[in-house]
Amino acid sequence: MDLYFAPLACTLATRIALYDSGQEARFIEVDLRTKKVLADGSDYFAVNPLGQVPALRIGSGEVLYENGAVLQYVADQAATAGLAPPAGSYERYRLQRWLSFIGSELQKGVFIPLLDPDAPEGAKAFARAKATLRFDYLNRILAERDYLLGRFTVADAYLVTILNWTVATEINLADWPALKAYHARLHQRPSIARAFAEERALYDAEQARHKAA
Ligand SMILES: N[C@@H](CCC(=O)N[C@@H](CS)C(=O)NCC(=O)O)C(=O)O
Repeated sequence: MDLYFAPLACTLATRIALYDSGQEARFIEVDLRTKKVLADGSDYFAVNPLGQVPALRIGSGEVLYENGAVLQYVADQAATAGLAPPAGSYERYRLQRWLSFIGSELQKGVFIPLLDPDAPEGAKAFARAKATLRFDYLNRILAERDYLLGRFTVADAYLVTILNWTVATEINLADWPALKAYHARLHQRPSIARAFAEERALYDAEQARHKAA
């Protein structure tokens, strides 16, 4: 598998899933500003016509997009690791429900307007207003259980990745103690600690490159 990623972007979730389930992959870094593959300067639009990561090239040569699909694919390649409940089970639909919630309600609905320097203030205010209800809800859920589905799954890999972004926004996790404790606890997990440390170094290198450009 080839994972096209950007440092500390939503693709960190897939790196976590790969490490957690002990799977090998090639990690191909994309510069999202230039939409070029970093290693060879090739046009990333040729991989994903939307220019977004993740893209996952699988053995057949097919390329899969969208976090929810990519994460489930990776989980299913190492089913015994238990990162996704069995296909067709009710639990699997609960997983899909969380992946949709994180991708739409949090990533797109809250964080993109807050993080995008081009988003107008009205969009940011709208996103901030949406954040409270969603974070209150997650805080209630995670006060009662350690993981979204009761045990670690790709939904947690995705949620911890998105919560990392709060440091670059005015959202303060301290306002939601159970969510803050969940985030800190997940960062102790070896797959997450390793993936985060590696991508943090890549992120710093990317920032230095952008500054020098
Ligand atoms: N709906 C997509 C969204 C992916 C997405 O927004 N990726 C971000 C990085 S976290 C990206 O590539 N942003 C650059 C862009 O949208 O041009 C998914 O769930 O995979």
